[in-house]
Amino acid sequence: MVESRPAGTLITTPDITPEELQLAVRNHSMPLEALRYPITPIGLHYLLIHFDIPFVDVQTWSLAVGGHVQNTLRLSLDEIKSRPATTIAVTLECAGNGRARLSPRPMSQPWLSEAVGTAEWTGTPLGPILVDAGIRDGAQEAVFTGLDRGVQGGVDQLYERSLPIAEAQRPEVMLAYAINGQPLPPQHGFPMRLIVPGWYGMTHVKWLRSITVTEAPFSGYQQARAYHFRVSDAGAGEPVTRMLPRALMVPPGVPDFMSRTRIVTPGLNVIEGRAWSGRGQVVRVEFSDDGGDSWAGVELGPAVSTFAWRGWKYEWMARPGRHELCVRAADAEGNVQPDGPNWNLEGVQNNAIQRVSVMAGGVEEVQAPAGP
Ligand SMILES: Nc1nc2c(c(=O)[nH]1)N[C@H]1C(S)=C(S)[C@@H](COP(=O)(O)O)O[C@H]1N2
Ligand SMILES: [Mo]
Repeated sequence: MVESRPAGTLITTPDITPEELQLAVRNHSMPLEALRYPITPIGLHYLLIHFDIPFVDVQTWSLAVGGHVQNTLRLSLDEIKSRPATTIAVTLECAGNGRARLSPRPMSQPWLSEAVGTAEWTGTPLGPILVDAGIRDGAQEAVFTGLDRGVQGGVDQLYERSLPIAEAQRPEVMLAYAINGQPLPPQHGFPMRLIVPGWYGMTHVKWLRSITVTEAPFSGYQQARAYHFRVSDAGAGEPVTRMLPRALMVPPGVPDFMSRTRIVTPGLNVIEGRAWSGRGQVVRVEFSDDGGDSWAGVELGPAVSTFAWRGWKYEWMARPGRHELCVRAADAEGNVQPDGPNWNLEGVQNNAIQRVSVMAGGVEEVQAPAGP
């Protein structure tokens, strides 16, 4: 073992470990006030990088398409850019979002609830490239391999994930080379990444170097071992695929520096936020100011795109004192958010409702700040 506390270990202390802190400072979340933007500005979008950000020389970079196909392809960035282009606003969320709220806590990137962002991705649809390569009979999956290498679960690997062929051929699946109108920055996958709208983040392989069509299900680490919802070591568990619904609010008022308690003025406060699901449209968002004892429907705004979050707002009359604000979403498929953590060994798919502690008036009652 190369680590003192390997990924997957369960931690019972509420304290963050140095290993988790190292991951947390490398991989930042989206500050929740950025929920105000329909399209997340590039530097505010969350980031998740398992290993190191690879250094890519675009002059020598190319994408290989091979495996169970008639014609092996090797495409330069210019060749990919000369193909038909499409731009889609896509909400991306890490499957581990909410992990740090589990107890015991699975040792991995310690997200609270903010591992999300919505970007306008530009690229070329993947389907026609697979058609050009000529998928042969008996093909089952397409494996997407990144340039980044590291060790996880004792396995030396390049980051790679697969999709069933039919899923890879969906019209919205693309090879993206731009985000919000800019070339991909190194941290988001320069020069090219996969975008699979609706799926949790791990599917959207960055720094793509090859696509391999296979006749058998891919058994690589990130596919067969990681990203499964399981509560015990017996059995592989359910693979993580599309995003479950989640609603988040912009924390109202202003924060107390250390406790992060929100301080609002008693009276009318307009609470706003965003909600999304990768399994169907968000059809309902509800708000509570009493920790989830009673709920009220909120006003829904239009979705930014078929594959992106929708805005919502609620006019809240704040009575003086402490409140626990909550929000929850439901989608067209009938998926809802649970009241409490959805505990599992890897800490994936924890879409428990958001809870925000608020003080209306009475700033002196908030814990005294310790200073920076
Ligand atoms: N090659 C590669 N692709 C990757 C990853 C990675 O570590 N290596 N992380 C995945 C995970 S777990 C997530 S949540 C998303 C994050 O994408 P972003 O950093 O652009 O927001 O990238 C995915 N693609
Ligand atoms: Mo992720």
